[in-house]
Amino acid sequence: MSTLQNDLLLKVLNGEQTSRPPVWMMRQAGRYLPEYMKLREKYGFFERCQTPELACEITLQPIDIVGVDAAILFSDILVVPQAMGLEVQLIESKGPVLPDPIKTAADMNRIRVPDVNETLQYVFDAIQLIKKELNGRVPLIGFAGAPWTILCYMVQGKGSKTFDEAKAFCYTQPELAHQLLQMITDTTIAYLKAQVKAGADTVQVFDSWGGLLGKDDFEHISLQYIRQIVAALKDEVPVIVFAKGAWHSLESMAATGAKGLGIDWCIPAHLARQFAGDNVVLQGNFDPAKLLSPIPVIKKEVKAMLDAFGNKAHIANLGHGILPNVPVDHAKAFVDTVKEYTS
Ligand code: 1CP
Repeated sequence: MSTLQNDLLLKVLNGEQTSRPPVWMMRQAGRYLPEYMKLREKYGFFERCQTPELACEITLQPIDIVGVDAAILFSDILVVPQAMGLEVQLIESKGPVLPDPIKTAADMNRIRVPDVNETLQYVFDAIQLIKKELNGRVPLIGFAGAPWTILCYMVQGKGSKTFDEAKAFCYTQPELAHQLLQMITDTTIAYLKAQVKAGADTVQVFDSWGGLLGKDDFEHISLQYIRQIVAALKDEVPVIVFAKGAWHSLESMAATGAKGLGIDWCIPAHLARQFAGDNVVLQGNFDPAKLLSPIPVIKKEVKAMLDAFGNKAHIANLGHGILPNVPVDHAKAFVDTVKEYTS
């Protein structure tokens, strides 16, 4: 099927049994790598995203340095609101800031469903270059944010622990919220399809703030839009859905037709399996903060995680993004322990 030298990830997503689970780490290209920090001194964040040569170099860093079984495109979920017409800034030490967020019906006139080939071509150029430079070493994961998580930033205007203003927007102006969610969904479907056309082997939808919603709200505000995205993509590539904290909806997420579901460290493997059923791959779920432990502890804990999943339909990963203060040899210990594992 593929000409990849290492297709462990795709095999597992397609339901095949492999001798060990594939391993990659969410946010594996980033601030814990000194090589990334060097480029960060020279180029702005969106300059790094928009220059295919830089995005390619950063994407490949964790493949060469840490030895993961998959590459994930270096970009950000916030390039979508940017393409829709909102200004997005990345402020050092503060994170993303959208100075003119969406608050009212009038604000909706400032955004649109863009032609992704006009606004996000740089991403597709980066993917083509990455595929060429990877030369079949490992598969490439494309990604986008889930509509609810993107709405969080478009309305709140910045990161938040609660995203209370985004929630208030959904509760006080539901029609507007659903109009916005649908616009984000339509953009995301076109965006992910174009990522696949450019060469992405699989795509992951990040619903980082899905866990802020209760089960019913998650269905209406988040999952019904994720369902549209999975339906549009699933016949082209395997889709992985990671809705952090939304353990209560694993069963309905499995029913979308997603091949993989990301889980965080707050749900044990056996419960996640019980909720999700047997027809989906589970991805996770090492606590990223545990990578700050001494290396022997990391090795022991990673083995315990792998035993808990029993190398059955499992992709080894963290339960959320790697932290910037994790030493590189600790990240390597995580990856090496999976690679040495025999069930
Ligand atoms: O150099 C820097 O200081 C920028 C830090 C940074 C990086 C390295 C940001 C800003 N984005 C990224 C890259 C990124 N973002 C990737 C690259 C590929 C990889 O995984 O290696 C990916 C997949 C993302 C996705 C992303 N961006 C998410 C979803 C995943 C998650 O961690 O929950 C979210 C929520 C964002 C928003 C965002 N962008 C950047 C930051 C610091 C944040 C989080 C802000 C917040 O906590 O609200």
